[in-house]
Parts: sequence; structure tokens; C-alpha cells
Amino acid sequence: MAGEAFLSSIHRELGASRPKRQADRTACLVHLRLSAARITVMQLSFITLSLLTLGLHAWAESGQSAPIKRIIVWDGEAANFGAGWVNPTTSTILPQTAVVHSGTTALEFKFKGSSEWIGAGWNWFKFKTGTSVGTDTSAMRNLSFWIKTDGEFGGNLRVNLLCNGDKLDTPEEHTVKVEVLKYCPKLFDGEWHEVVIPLADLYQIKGFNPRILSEIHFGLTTAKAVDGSIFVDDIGFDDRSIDAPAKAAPRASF
Ligand SMILES: [Ca+2]
Repeated sequence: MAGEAFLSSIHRELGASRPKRQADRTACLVHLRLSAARITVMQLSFITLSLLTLGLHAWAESGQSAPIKRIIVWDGEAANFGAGWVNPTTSTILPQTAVVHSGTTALEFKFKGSSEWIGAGWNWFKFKTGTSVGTDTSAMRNLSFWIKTDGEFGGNLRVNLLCNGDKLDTPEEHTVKVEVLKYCPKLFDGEWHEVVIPLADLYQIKGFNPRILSEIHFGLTTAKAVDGSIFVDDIGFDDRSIDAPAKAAPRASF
């Protein structure tokens, strides 16, 4: 009987301690799960931080910057408003669909002549005047456009911009003229090229207003008779770094 009593006491002891042990086991599991959760959160935080650091490092190494801001003033598609002028009047500057850089339309400045200055302009506000009419380029760094020449004419092709005003074409509304060849050494090879001209090279006239741009001019001087065409597409402004190479802009962005 003494042995039975002893065993019975052991059973009671075991029976009484089972809930406590289960509670301990549960607490232990909760603790382990919380610890695991803490480790997981820490790991995720570490991984996230590592990826972010690696991403920033790769971004810095790649030399990439924020997306380029662009203002397209004429591309013949989404931006297809405008009108032009030419000199002499036997020349033309018109939208056409045979030779294009983007979409289905580009401008063609077509000329034939000798011993005279050949010029053309394209006004993307159709010569509407006013101090509130024009493209604000104050946050932009460059004039850019695509160009293709057709014909054996060579010579000096210069470009400049006009800002608007109550009266168009006053002296202070013209930027200085720059040589396209300087920014596009392969200008006369018959292929399409993007021309990127820093606005700082153009905006040097006192009184010029960069907030109301409305027109671009092309002027050609040669020492021989000329007969050819200059095709222009995707005229716009952008804020890309002037130190960056003039990479081809994706056509879809125009
Ligand atoms: Ca186009």
C-alpha cells in the first residue's frame, strides 16, 4: 500500500505539473516565434537596406540622373501647329510625310538658289504675338531637334531662336546665331542626327525673354549654287546635362 500511495503521489504531482509545463511550452513557443519574427524583421530591414545601398551605389556608378524633362514644340504629330517663312520665296518650309524621323511627318526646308542668303523660320504659334504667348524654356538647358540634309550644298547652316512679344521680330527677340556644324559634325552626311545646343550658347541677348519662345530660324550661306533640302523633326527643349553626350532620345517620348 505504501508503494501505491507513493505512485499515486507521483501521478498527482505529474498531473498537477502538466498544465504548467504546457503553459511553459506555449510561452516558449511564443517566445521563439516572436524571436523569429524579430529576426525576420531585422533580416528584411537589413536586406532592404542592403538592396537600397546597392541600388544607390549602382545608380551613382551608372551616372544616371533624374528623368530628362522635355518640351516638344513641333514634331508633326502630337505637336503639329505652326507656320513658316522663307527667303527667297522660291524656297518652301512645309510639313511632309516622305522623310521623317518620328511618326509620319517632318518639316522640309527646300531651297534652290545662288549668291543669296537662304533662310527659313518655323513659328509654332503661327506668328500669334503677345507677351503671354510662347513656350517657357526658363527651366530648360538645351534646344534640341533632329536634322537630315539632302543635296550637295554644304556651307554654313546657322540656327537661332526667337522669343515673342507684342511685336514679333524686334532685335532683342533674336538669340545669337550658332553654327549647327559645331554641334553636329556629320550634318551633311545625309543621315538623321540629333542636334543639342545649350541654351546658354543662344541666350546672350539683353532683353531676350526665355519664357515666351515661339520660333526657330535656319540660315544657310554657301559659296556656290545650292539645290537641296533640310529635314527637321522633333523640335524641342530639354534639361539634360550639357556635360552628358547627346544620346539619341527615344522616339516614343516625343
Ligand atoms: Ca515627326
